[in-house]
Amino acid sequence: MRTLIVSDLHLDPIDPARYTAAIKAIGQVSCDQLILAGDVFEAWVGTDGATSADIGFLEHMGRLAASCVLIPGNRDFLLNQDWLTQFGIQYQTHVVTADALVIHGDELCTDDHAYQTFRAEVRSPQWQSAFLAKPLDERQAIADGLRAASRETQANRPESIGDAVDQTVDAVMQAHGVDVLIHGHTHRPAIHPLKSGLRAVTSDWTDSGIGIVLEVDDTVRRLESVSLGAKSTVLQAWSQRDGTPEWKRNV
Ligand SMILES: [Mn+2]
Repeated sequence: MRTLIVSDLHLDPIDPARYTAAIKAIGQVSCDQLILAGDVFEAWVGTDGATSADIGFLEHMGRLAASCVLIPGNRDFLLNQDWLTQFGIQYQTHVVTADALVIHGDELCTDDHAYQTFRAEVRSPQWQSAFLAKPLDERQAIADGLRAASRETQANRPESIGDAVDQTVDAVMQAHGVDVLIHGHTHRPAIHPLKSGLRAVTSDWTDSGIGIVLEVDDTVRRLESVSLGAKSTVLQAWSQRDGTPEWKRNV
């Protein structure tokens, strides 16, 4: 079983070449399961705002692997299962597979108190139904305003505020009973060895990006970071053999 995880493509209709580059890059890696781990789209204000490029991208993703899951990010949490079904894509807040948890990752940035308060508000059904009841142009204007405010906040704060918090990582992994955590959002791609496992982080995208491949068979679990672009290259690989609890770096 081979799972490819990518995130943070931040696809935006103003840049159509990014859609085709991403389709090509992601299509190069064969997998049984594709997980789009959030912020696939730069902004999502409702399905009535979907462009033909958005729809074409989702159609391609739904066909690439036997199963395709989309995990909502902070930009595109308003996607929904009813609408994604037409592409053969499942909408799930998180995925647990082979003792690995896949999430978007914004929930790990618990030092960012202002963001966590905002997140709790916009994820409530009340906020969402009030927002979706507004006309499309008004929703787009609100989303533009939120993005401008977020850019300004990020430019004026220490780097560490936007990163995953170690204690939160431990707590989330324990709560799900996993020894591998895979996430995006922070735009800090790496595979970090932990006391009791691994934390693998996907990158954001330009014309290329860094994804994570999790491969599991009867005796080996293998985690790779893979550069996805005009061609794909393995950057790091960690594996764990049956009977040995620790992960070993192979590349
Ligand atoms: Mn994000």
